[in-house]
Amino acid sequence: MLYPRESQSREIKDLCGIWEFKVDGNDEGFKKKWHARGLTKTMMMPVPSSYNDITQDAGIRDHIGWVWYEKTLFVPERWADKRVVLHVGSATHHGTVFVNGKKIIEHKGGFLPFEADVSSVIKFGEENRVTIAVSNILDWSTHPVGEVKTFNDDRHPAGYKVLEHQFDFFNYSGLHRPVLLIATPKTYIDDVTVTTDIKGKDGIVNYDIVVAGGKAKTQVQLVDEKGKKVGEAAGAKGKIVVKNAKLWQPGKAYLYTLQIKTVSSDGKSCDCYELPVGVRTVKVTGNKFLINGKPFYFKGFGKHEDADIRGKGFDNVINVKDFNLLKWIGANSFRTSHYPYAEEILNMADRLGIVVIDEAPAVGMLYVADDPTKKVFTKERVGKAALKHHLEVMTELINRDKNHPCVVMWSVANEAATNEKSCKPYFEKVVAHTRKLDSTRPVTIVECIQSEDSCVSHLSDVVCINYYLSWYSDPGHLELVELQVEQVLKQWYKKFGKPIIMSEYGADTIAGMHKDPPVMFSEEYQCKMLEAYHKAFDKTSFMMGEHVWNFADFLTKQGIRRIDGNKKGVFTRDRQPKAAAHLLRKRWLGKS
Ligand code: GCB
Repeated sequence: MLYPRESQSREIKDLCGIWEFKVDGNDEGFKKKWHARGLTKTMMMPVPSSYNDITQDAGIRDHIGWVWYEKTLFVPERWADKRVVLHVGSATHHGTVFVNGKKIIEHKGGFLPFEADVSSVIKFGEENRVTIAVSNILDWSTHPVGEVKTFNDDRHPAGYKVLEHQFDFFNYSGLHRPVLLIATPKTYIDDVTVTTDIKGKDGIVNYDIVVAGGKAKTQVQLVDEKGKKVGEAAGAKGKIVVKNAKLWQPGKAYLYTLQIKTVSSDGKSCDCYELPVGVRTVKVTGNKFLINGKPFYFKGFGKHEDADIRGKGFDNVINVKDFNLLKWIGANSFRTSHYPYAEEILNMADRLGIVVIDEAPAVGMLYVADDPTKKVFTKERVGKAALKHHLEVMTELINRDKNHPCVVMWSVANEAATNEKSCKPYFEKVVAHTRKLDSTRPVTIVECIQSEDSCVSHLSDVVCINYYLSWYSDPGHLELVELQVEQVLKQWYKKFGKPIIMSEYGADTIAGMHKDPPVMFSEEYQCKMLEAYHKAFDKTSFMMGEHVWNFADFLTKQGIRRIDGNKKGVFTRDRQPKAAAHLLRKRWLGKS
């Protein structure tokens, strides 16, 4: 799917702002056709935002099920001869969209965009009504997976339910990303795929353009950052050779622009689209992760889309601040743990030369809450339905993110029960599907301590492992960390012979809590723990990266293990540095 961009031929109407909002507490909205006449008895809700922390009502914060959003808007008369598309950046986790009361699309999956042609239902030059029902229910066919548990005992009111899931981040819900109305010509550029290569000093840009809605002739030209033409070609598919190309490099991004123009065969309309292009290569050989043929060592974090009040709502203030903090601390990369982030974030990473491991929303396929001995990869749980949706999200993810130079690896899942033999055929299919869709990027499955007997890590190009030594195991025993990290690294390397990234390590830390000698939760403990990991990393030759968990403190579901969220952030939730931030800055930049 093309990132929504205006051009000579394309206009965008941004529908962000205050929407009408209503919680469907009795699950009656569809039955009573709330969409038919417009919502009544509504409250204000900002879009984009999670709805959970906006009101003073715990019932809304913790609601399980559908909520309804609505907005009225005028569509200009001059769009009457256009193709008009409604684009929803994300509806977490299911969205059903109506325009003027008519259902136009349903979408499953809370972290990827979807869109539909609404040209035939829109009233041009008049007022229109967009209604979006959003549900946050997770089950064994969704990603992430989850389960609604209904109580049937005398301690709970009849029908009382909770949503169980094996990931710790708060299940923020709602319209998290921009909703847009896009006008394009009727014959339009539907998709573009760009891959790049380097031959000597030259850059090779291969492109493949799909035109829909009619036949058209295609012309492309590539311009440099100053707007100077460096190559051109004709036809829907082709190759441009850039002499003495400036490469997209980590920390030193260079973006060309592919300017695409299609003229419909009757010559009456033309569509234009501009795609930023970074010329770079990615390859894993031996123990090395090569970007443009040079070894790259990942320094950075697992992150979250998370902030106070707005939850997972897209917010340029937070996003730009985060990139400034990544630069300040000397990080060169992050993982979109544990779901695809808004595409705007990847646009920023492309521009700044920050390297991204792009993760699917497949998280929580670990032990079952009420009984850790129960298996996860079974017919009743992660079976056919979960696999089908996993393949769908990989397709949607790669379709959306394939052209971003910042994306250097796909992570198909985080911490699944990969020690269960039955997960093997599952992941074989997911990894094969991913490689079929994109043969240019390596693939990984992120593993953890529970999956030391992984049946699938051989499928990964890079072994990513999450370990919380002296935290979830041997809590308080910092003296064991260096030794144990060395052991686990050697063990994974011996077993799979692949380069390793420590993709999560860290300690919950209450900002401002000091204890010397260090104790758990103090700033000193977080620092000493990181230092011990680093000593072990620096002794090995097959380590390819370190991603601390987490960039910033984030909200979790309530539970006895968390006080006001996960505090493993190196920055607080309002993005202030803890002592560990200074330690990492010293390690990564040599600056204090
Ligand atoms: C993990 C998970 C991450 C959690 C983290 C923790 O292994 O991948 O989502 O937040 O541990 O802090 O427990």
